[in-house]
Amino acid sequence: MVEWSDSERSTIASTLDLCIFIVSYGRVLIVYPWTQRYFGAFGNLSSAAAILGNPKVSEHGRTVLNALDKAVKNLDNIKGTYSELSQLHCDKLNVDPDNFRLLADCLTIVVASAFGSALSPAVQATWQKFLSVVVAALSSRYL
Ligand code: HNI
Repeated sequence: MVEWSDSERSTIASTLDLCIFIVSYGRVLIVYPWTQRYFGAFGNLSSAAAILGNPKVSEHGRTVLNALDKAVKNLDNIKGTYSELSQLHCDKLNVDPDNFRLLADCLTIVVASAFGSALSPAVQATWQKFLSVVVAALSSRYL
């Protein structure tokens, strides 16, 4: 059972608020191009500019960030909150769970560039703790 202090809870919520306005999903598709294989129905992903300008990519980024918001609101039961989502990514979408970690790293990079020096080591540690639990929860139904 993961413990969350009050300051960790508010740190995660405010970090995510900022994140919601930023498209992070595009970054994973550019930096790790093999992840594009899951998004054949998204249209033109042929260059970094095409990916960042693709409305389906930004819409999907928003979907993922909304799902992260659910995790923020259920910090004490992220595993349960993501149970069905984990099953969906495993059985229907056939997403290799290693990609969750890649996306989590891109999210951290986006947050770091937006926060600048406000991303203290303590805030970064809390944020990465949160993402580790999210990645573990999304991977939990793969066994
Ligand atoms: Ni993911 C659909 C949440 C990482 C590939 N994904 C969703 C949906 C949610 C979601 C919510 C919509 C489900 C529905 O329609 O019921 N995805 C998340 C979260 C993370 C994540 C919270 C990690 C933080 N997904 C990933 C990664 C990949 C991925 C890393 C592949 C690289 N997801 C998909 C695909 C779909 C999807 C593919 C279906 C997209 C579509 O609209 O066709």
